[in-house]
Amino acid sequence: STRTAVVTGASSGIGAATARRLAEAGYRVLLTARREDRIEALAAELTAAGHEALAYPLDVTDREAVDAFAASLDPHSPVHVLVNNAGGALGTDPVATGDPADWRAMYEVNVLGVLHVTQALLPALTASGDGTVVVLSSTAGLGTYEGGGGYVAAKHGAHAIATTLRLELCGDPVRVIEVAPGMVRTEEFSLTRFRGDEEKAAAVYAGVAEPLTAEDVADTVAWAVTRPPHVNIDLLVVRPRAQAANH
Ligand code: NJP
Repeated sequence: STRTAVVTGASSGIGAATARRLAEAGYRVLLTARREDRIEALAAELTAAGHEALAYPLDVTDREAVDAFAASLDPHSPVHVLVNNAGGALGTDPVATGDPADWRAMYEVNVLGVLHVTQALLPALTASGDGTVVVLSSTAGLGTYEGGGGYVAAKHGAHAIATTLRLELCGDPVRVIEVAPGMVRTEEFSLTRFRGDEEKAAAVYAGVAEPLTAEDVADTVAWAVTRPPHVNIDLLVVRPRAQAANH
């Protein structure tokens, strides 16, 4: 029978690439993000290629909307995979001068967003008898870098959710996989972080000879979730060869 995967932040970058990979692996994919036009277009593209894909507009920071999404799912078709990918970074200021509003926004999406969707879908994941929760954290969630500020703090939070949830669900039919990428070239992420300053973004990306692509990370996620049910891949760190390990 068809297995279902929910991907948050499926409108661009790693989320869109992961949705493609999971569709190719035979999953029915539910694409969620705020930009409805993007997820509708991706759903249409995947459907035209013979896959099963549906778009559902969703802001993961909106608890009520997340609960409504979970309630909209067919109770007879469980969810096998949840990829908590929605997230991002804002600003490059040092801790000394970082804007608390940025820190709050990053906490909302990278920590509370993961919490909301995971809590709302845990019953459907458990009902599958073999569920997988993926948390897209970051090397920023395991170590740190100057100017990482609120992003480092938030991704450490996402890492904490993954490790604690894995411990709490040990023996239950839901496993927890954390994927921590290093530098990935995804335009939206770069430009959000640098507030649209393309020169600043280009300067940071120039520091690493060949950043990962969204597909590199999607391959990592797809490999981990397609391991046999008795195997738990706890944590995969995937970095460009040219990026120094900082944790
Ligand atoms: O970035 P981007 P990535 N509710 O900007 C969505 C982590 N990461 O693919 O809502 C729902 O292309 C947004 O959708 P939309 C990173 O922290 C990256 O690189 O339509 N969705 C979009 O689809 C993040 O967790 C790098 O605007 C929300 C997606 O999130 C994940 O990888 C390195 C949302 C962001 O896609 C994907 O980022 C690393 C909300 N409130 C970890 N807010 C890297 N690129 O270098 C945002 O270690 N989204």
